Amino acid sequence: MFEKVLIANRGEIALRIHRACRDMGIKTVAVHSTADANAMNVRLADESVCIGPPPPRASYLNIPAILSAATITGADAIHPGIGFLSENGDFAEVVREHGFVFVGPAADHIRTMGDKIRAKAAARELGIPVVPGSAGAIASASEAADTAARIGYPVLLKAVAGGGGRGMKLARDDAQLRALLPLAQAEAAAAFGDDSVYLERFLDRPRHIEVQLLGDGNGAVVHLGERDCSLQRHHQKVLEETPSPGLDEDARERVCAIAVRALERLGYQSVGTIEFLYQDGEFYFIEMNTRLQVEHPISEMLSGIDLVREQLRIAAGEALGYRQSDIRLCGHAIECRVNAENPDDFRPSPGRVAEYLAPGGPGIRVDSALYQGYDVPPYYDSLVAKLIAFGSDRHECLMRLRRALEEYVVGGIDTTIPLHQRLAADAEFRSGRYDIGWLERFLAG
Ligand code: MV4
Repeated sequence: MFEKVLIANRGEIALRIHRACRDMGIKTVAVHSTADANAMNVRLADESVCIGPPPPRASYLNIPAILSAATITGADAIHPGIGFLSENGDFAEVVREHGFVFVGPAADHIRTMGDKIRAKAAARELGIPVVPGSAGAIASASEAADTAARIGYPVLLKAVAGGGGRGMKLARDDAQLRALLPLAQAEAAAAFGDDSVYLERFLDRPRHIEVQLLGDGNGAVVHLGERDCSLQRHHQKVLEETPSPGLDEDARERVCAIAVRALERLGYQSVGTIEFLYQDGEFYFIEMNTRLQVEHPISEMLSGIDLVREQLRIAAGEALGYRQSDIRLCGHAIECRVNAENPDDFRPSPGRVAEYLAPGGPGIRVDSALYQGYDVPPYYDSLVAKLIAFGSDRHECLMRLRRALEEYVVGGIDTTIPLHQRLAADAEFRSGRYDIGWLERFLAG
């Protein structure tokens, strides 16, 4: 096992990885920008290296600075965390070329799944159902019309180089499609430097269901169940839960089996998540994430498996050491993403945390690097805490979540805690009957 791991990230996920290392007796190196010099993960690390000024491109995306920090501290491995360089195949490759272990999948798997068209083609080959649509980028208006005639309206135009829903356009008939195609291509060129767009049948009220997977790279792959991430605003996840209140046991077994079989065929190593749209009993691949995800803790609560620990064990060449039949998924877990934002208009609210008291008690976990007196910097994404509640069933989980949200004190900055208090109290949310459009309707209400 590694002696020392460099954590190439910041905030709550850097602290989360530090904690797994500590529990395994692994020394940690924190890298930070000048804005994060007083961050909790930096204070707790065995060593820390300043890698640049606040802008990500000058610090957390600064590959030479990160490699230099690993060299001068004698790290054995580099954990990329989430975001930043965590899905950069070139980074994975150059880390390994410099003699460090990259805690993540093979560079080619990162690259394949990072390209929306290649990922969809790979999914199809691996036996994962995909949304009916064009095989690749649309070359002409007539090809678009022919494809739409084959799959049926309404159809969605999507930017090949896009992601997170940016650049999607909905066409309900031929006339709209012919009018929207050049617009979609122009927007894609402006936004992503690539005007390629592809076509898919539009699913009007799907749920977002994702499967947590773990592969040791020697053919062994297990799943830790599914997560429902349908509560999103502007393509940002707000709250996630497992198991999904929208799936029955048959659907759950089906989607997990599809995902496991696909990664077995791929010979996948490390943690990974396959994302699906789920509508009318059918699952459709949307993308695969070749990294740890923000919402991983709810899968840990049900399985008792520390996913970061497993990631490190696999990266060190250890076998999984257990089979699917050894894994028990019990109870229900919900994660609320707490952002440093105004809960009404979602404007960022960086600044000094004047008061801080995290909730506790039965079934509550808080993953956060906040502390009283900490200055939330304005340079990075606004996620500052994840409040996770666990219960033997969804009702107990919701009761505990409401209690914890009442207890949570963060003073001096705005947070989205009040939004979560409203959600946890809402009858329709508590009924579990929601799809990907529900939250925006709730907020507009
Ligand atoms: C879709 C869709 C409906 N039909 N594709 C949005 C981001 C990207 N991951 C895929 N997305 C969608 N693709 C078809 N054919 C609806 C969405 C979508 C969405 C998907 C998951 C979670 C939240 C969403 C919010 C808006 C749109």
